[in-house]
Amino acid sequence: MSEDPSKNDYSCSNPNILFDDKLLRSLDYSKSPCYTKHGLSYSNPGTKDGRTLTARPLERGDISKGYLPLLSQLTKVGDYGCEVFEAQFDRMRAMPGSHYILVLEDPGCVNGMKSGRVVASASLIVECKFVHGAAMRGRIEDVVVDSDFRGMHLGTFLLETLSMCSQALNCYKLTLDCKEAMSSYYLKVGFCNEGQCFLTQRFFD
Ligand code: 16G
Repeated sequence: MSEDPSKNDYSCSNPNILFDDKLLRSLDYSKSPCYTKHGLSYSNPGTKDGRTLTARPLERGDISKGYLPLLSQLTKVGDYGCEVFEAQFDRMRAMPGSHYILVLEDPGCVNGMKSGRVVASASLIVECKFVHGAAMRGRIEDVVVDSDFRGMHLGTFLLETLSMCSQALNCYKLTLDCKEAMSSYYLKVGFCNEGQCFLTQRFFD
């Protein structure tokens, strides 16, 4: 039997925050290539034009910080507003332990006013299994970095951070599916091809 998952309770009492950032604060980056090669860690996930980005869990207010336009750089998002976003946010919060959406915020200024913008994001989804000693399994989803912020190793930082989270959450494995053109990137950041197939039934676009 794997460790009791209930000991890893990262649900957040603040209804505006998806999960407790103590999970992120507990990570040890000392052996992580994003830190050893690029100096990136939770406290310094990247710097642009002298501004240090902030790594944090997704928040209810992120719809007004460009989270959906960011996701639209990955795939179709659809036309919906705050109400739908917040209902989905609440649905995720109502399943504690399952959704860990990590974002990077640029604290940039627009017309001299401080105005944060979400510039990168990746999600870790955790499933309970009856196999592997009733272990957990992690999936990486929706990895996206704003086109103005590419080439800064932010995607690698997000993936390594969520990989460490998945280990802290007792996942026995972590998987992702991606477009063929992206597979060489994921192979470079710690994923391997075990010969599994990823197949789809698509019900609407
Ligand atoms: C990529 C994403 C997946 C996302 C999908 C969207 C990663 C690792 N993979 O495969 O999470 O949901 O694209 O494409 O980020 P779709 O709109 O065709 O489902």
